[in-house]
Amino acid sequence: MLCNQCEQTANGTGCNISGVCGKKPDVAALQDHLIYGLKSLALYANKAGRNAEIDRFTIEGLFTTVTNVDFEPTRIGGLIKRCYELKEKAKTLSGVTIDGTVASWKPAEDLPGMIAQGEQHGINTQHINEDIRSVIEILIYGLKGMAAYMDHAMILGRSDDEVMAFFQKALAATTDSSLGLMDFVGLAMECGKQNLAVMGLLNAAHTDTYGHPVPTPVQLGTKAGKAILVSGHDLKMLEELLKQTDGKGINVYTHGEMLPAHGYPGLKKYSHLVGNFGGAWQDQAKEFVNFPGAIIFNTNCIQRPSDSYTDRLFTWGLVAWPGIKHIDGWDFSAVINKALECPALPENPGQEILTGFGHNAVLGVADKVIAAVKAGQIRHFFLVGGCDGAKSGRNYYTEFAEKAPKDTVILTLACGKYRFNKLEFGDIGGIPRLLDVGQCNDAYSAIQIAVALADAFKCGVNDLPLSMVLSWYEQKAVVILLTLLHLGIKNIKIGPSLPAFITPNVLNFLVENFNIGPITTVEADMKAMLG
Ligand code: FSO
Ligand code: SF4
Repeated sequence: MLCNQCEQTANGTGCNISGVCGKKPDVAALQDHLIYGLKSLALYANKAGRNAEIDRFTIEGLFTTVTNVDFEPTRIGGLIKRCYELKEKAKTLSGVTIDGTVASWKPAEDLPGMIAQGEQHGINTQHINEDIRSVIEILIYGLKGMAAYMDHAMILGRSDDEVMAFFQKALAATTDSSLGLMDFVGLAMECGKQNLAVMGLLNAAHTDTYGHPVPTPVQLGTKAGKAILVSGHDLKMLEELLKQTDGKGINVYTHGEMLPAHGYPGLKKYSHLVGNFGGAWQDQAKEFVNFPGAIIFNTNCIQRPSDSYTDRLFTWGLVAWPGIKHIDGWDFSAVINKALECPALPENPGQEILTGFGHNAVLGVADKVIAAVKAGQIRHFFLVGGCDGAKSGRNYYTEFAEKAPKDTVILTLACGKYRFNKLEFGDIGGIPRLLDVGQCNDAYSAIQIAVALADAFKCGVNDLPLSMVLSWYEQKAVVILLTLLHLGIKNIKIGPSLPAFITPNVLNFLVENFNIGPITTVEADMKAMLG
């Protein structure tokens, strides 16, 4: 196996024995096989035009291969078979036969055969030129991240033909040996553009369904009673669970990226949505031991579960772990019954933190914010956001937030916020100094805030007193970065380390065009940003 798609990749170069995330070589080969199959499907889907079943499958197939989603070989084998059936369907719909090995892909009948085939389609087989291969990897990871957001939007009944056409075009393009480096750079930038549309689609789906988030205190302690913990990003799944647990004497808690759910009027109205449990995803194995109720994951990031909670752990949607019960569809009675069997949580009130500062809430007080900037009360905004992870270098983000001067405001989003969201930041004239904009997909909201401020100050986003300090872990962060680059945003600092799939030449290109750079020290970076 060779996988280098996430930040924790072994030795900063690539997982080649087993994944640091827990991905075994057979699963790695099957995921590579599925991506190859999706490229084959795309060659025909690109010619066949829109077909809802094929497009839906493409999204699910890509999201399945995102870091910390699916570790279950038989499920991925099933997807490979389905991919082949849909390729044959797309071939019929297109009315053409395409020459070449990718187009004529056919999977083996059994899992060992599919694994052996997958081993022939590793990431290094995507191109012989390492710079082109690097940009193809950026594009593929961007597509995976965008597929995650599209999946949530599709679950809420949304889709977009132009975006879906791009998915198929871009996947097909990765097999085209006549394309050069700048063609793939163009596709990667277009991926950033399409992702802005997808994040906008998801934002509209969320806010149309559940209302705009409002600033909301979230309890970090526990309430006496039976309980279910929900981890992931999918709001619709949480809503269904809240409906099905209503009146059953079960309290529902959020975990990780579900925290911002508390800000949505359509979800906070459930009085049994009582709080948030634990920190960021990488702490789950040690924290879930202390959560006696049922636990369910609806998207990444699942970690190898410890034996002490596997019997009360469930997965849903595209998430799967070998031996862990999977809920297919929308009936959560197995989870509810497990929660009722499990011991109750104690009454143990804790700290309260605020969430719910989406663009609607922040721009609702735009006059106050603008006046505070003009009066010199707010000197600078920092967007400190992105993913969390296990590496010690991520303390940088805690230190950065702690050292941000008192006349600065920090916008944050995604699970990276757990590095500092329990610290006391105070406020500036009633505006909290730490504003939780939401989940990683709410980068859309952060962009709306930045654009509105730029409009108010009659300048470009790059001219605002705003600096972006991002932390990355998996492929959603890759596509958000592509969106920021598409928008022409410069001077982004990124860490804790640079992606292994970026070659020195590609990095130079990014530095020259966008002045993007790795984080250095908090003092030096902050001085440069405030200077
Ligand atoms: Fe974090 Fe995991 Fe939301 Fe990612 S929970 S690391 S960028 O999945 O998607 O922020
Ligand atoms: Fe390694 Fe990350 Fe790939 Fe897992 S997803 S195998 S940790 S590079």
